Amino acid sequence: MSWKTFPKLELHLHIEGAAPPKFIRGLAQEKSINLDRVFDERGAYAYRDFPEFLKVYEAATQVLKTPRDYQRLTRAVLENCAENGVIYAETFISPDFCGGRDLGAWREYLHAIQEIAAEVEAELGIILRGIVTCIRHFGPEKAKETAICAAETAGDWIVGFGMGGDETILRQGDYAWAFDCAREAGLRLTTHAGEWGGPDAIRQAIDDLRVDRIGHGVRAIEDPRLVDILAEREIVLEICPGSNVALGLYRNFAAHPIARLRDAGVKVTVSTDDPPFFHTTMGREYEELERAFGWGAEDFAALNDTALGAAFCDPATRESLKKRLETYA
Ligand code: MCF
Ligand code: ZN
Repeated sequence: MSWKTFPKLELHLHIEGAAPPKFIRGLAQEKSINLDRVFDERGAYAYRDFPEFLKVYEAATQVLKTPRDYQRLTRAVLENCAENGVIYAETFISPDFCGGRDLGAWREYLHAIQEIAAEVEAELGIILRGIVTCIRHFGPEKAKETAICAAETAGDWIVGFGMGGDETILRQGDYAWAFDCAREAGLRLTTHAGEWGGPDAIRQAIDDLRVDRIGHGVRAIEDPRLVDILAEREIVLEICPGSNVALGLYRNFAAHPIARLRDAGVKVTVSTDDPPFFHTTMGREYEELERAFGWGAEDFAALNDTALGAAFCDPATRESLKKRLETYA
């Protein structure tokens, strides 16, 4: 069956990573920016492995230069999400890309993004919230500045703080100052860990950063004691199976540990990460999960329950989402 219209909550979505190649090519053309190494001959994002993926991501981002560019991006991203049944999305956005960690510029970008998000919410009913994200390979000092921007703009729309990027360098704990600063400002916390970094990175995220959720976290499966800790402490994993398969972490969906983690009592959710980079959509993720594990309406409703409980939004938004999910059931 097609799961495209089933209502979905998506907790792990990078805003630039959700940009359709056509959108990025269009902006590049308007601004006469050469993006030769970003696309392959078929027009898809071109990378062979994780380090190349990070480079291509950052190269493509060069075309996004103004708040207006981010408005157009936000609309394109939300329309794609809504078309796949997504009713609530949390997106990673970063002053590292929007204004270069200058607080005034960051506020302008945010204002612009929120304006369009409100417009699309009124048109299509999809709700968007932001998680300010520092980039790990930019280092702890830049992460501090990013956290200060996050703390200054924390509120009903900026609801969380997180970290993405190259997990193979430095320790999660090197970023503790940034996470403490965000926590003190009332933000909820998540970090990418246990994708390329292994189980150790997940332990560091829990112990040193004290996060509420973990981005990916799938390599916990290699450490049974850690699986128990995640289950006992109800730390939610933002799992992106299509991303993990596309980047070569697992051969295919059937080899992916999401079902084993869930069956071991870990709270799992499903997201697309950077959908056009990984040739996926939320609809496709659900279809692949159905094919690989026989998951159906009950399993997907359980994913929604977990995502609703783990969403960083305010209680009123959570309540309104709950009502919409009940209407569907
Ligand atoms: O989840 C994927 C793969 N693992 C790690 N990091 C990222 C992923 N997609 C984007 N990122 C990083 C990347 O460094 O997040 C940043 C990018 O620069 C954007 S966050 C607004
Ligand atoms: Zn990610």
